[in-house]
Amino acid sequence: MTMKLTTDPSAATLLPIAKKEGVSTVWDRHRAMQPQCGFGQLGVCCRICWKGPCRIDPFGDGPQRGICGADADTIVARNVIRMIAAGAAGHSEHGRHVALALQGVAEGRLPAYQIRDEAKLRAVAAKLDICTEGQDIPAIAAAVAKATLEDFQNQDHDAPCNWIEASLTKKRLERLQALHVLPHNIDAVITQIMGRTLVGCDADPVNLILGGIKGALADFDGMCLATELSDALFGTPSPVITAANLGVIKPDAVNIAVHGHNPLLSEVVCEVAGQMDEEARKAGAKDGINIVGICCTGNEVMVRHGIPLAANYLSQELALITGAVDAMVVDVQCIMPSVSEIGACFHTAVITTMAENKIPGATHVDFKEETALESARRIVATAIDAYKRRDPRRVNIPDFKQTAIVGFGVESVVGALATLNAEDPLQPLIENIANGNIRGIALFAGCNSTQVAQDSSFVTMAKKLAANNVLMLATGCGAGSFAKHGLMTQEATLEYAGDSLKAVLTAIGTSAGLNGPLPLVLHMGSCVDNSRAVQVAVAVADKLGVDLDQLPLVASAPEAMSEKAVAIGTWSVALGIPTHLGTMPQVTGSAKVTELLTQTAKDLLGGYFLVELDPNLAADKLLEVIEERRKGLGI
Ligand code: XCC
Repeated sequence: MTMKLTTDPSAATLLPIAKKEGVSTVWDRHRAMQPQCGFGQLGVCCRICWKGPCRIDPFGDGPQRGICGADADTIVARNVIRMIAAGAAGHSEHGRHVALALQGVAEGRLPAYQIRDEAKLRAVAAKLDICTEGQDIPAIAAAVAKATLEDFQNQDHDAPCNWIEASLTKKRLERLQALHVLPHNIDAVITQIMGRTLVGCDADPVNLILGGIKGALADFDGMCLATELSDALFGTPSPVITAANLGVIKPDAVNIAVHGHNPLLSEVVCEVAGQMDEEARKAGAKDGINIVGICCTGNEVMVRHGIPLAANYLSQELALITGAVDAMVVDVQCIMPSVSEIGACFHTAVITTMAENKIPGATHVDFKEETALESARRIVATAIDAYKRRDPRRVNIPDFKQTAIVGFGVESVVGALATLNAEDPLQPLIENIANGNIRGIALFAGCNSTQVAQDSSFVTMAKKLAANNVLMLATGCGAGSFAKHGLMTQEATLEYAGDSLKAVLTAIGTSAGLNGPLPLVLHMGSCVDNSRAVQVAVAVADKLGVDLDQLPLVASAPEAMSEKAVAIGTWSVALGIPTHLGTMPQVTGSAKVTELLTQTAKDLLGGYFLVELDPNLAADKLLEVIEERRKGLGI
């Protein structure tokens, strides 16, 4: 039974305990929800006004138009682009927080933060075409923050956002400009989507989807700036050995799980935890304070500091069922509201921190960058207090954890390649792609979903692509899956990589001082860090003088579920990348929208969605796409 729900081995220990304790989990609620609404699954349910809800009969027997006259194509297109707007809002709001923090640091207003990576800040300034000559670090930070915040303020429709302009190939920018889908202002584009999808507004599915693509590109812009400015503030990831899965929770420590997405809080919690370690020991925790990560906050601190990852999305509740998490500190996104109730069944303090993200039953500690240290101290003190109430008889920490070598940002990938060719670091990668040792590159991203046995599609696809010599990058909960299942190890490379891929990964890893191959899948970070993978691709495309849609590059979200994944997938397509979805997107009620996203997009953008629920077949299809792209390049 358990294995149908999840392939995470720690669930086998914890789900029976959840049952015994009377705790319902995401899988119980999924079962209780069956059968799920077919209209919703097809995307043909419209709740945009109060004359509704309306739904279109997919079999053609009942109504083919809503009460206002909107047909299935209009309804589906409106629904999907509202999802994109929500995803873009989430990522770019995260980015805005980071940009404002950078501005605060530049102005000396935020004692909890500093520029940890000055070289990265300078590189970002250069990328944005900001002159830094004779400028000190605060001045550069101020100029970078200003240029970034313009992406939320610019009112000139013809001037694309600064970050997107600095982040794509020239050819791609021209192509997107010709389609009028380059965003000029993240906030404005999101607002436009909400406005044009009101009752009685845009009804043309093509026009709506183009508006959605613009929104998705605004999402990309927000992700680029979130990643790069976080690196400047908190450090650029470099390879670090850590561990993943619930076995990283320690029985004799005050365990604090940091969960959500935004590193502004978790970075300070990590720092303060170090300072308060002694207090935890005094409270009886002989191993002091142990920070573990969940979801993308987990990925952020994992790739930067080697903090172990306890769980990806679907196992967040299981972390609490171990009975050994003393505080779960959450910021924004992907936090199941159920965690406060489960926390209350145990002794766990579930702490919300963002004014706009509260959960009934949770403790709220308001987090502001200005007073970050005080909030973090309060959070850590709350965890130590909770630890004192922990019932050791209810502690069940599964004995599962896997080593994970993580932290492959652009700089570390290029750095590793530079050990083979210092003058032209990309050359060894390009050579190996050209000679076929590496057939292509696949970026795995996105969530877990109860529609799929947790992690199974990620793992199945990765093993098949590896055997066929595809180099793999991962972010988000996909990266969490691979880390938990041991695919971010050197052993996995030796076991699963095809011969030529193995040889390349070994050559790079050995020359970079890793004493063996690079891990089978390279962990690039959180979901906003998908922008890192694009940066690598853009560098390769620029060097070859081609555009992104010519590269043997594919993306896959085999277990996608969030609206953010809809936004990411759509910009991936807009950048020219064939993008696989392993869960059914809620658009199939419109043949027109489905065709636009899976076929027309190919002509317009070079990228397109490819939906395949069977992970084995999906891997085969991506291999075919890679071979088709290679043929196009004549390699
Ligand atoms: Fe959320 Fe980023 Fe999805 Fe995971 S991958 S379930 S969006 S945490 Ni972003």
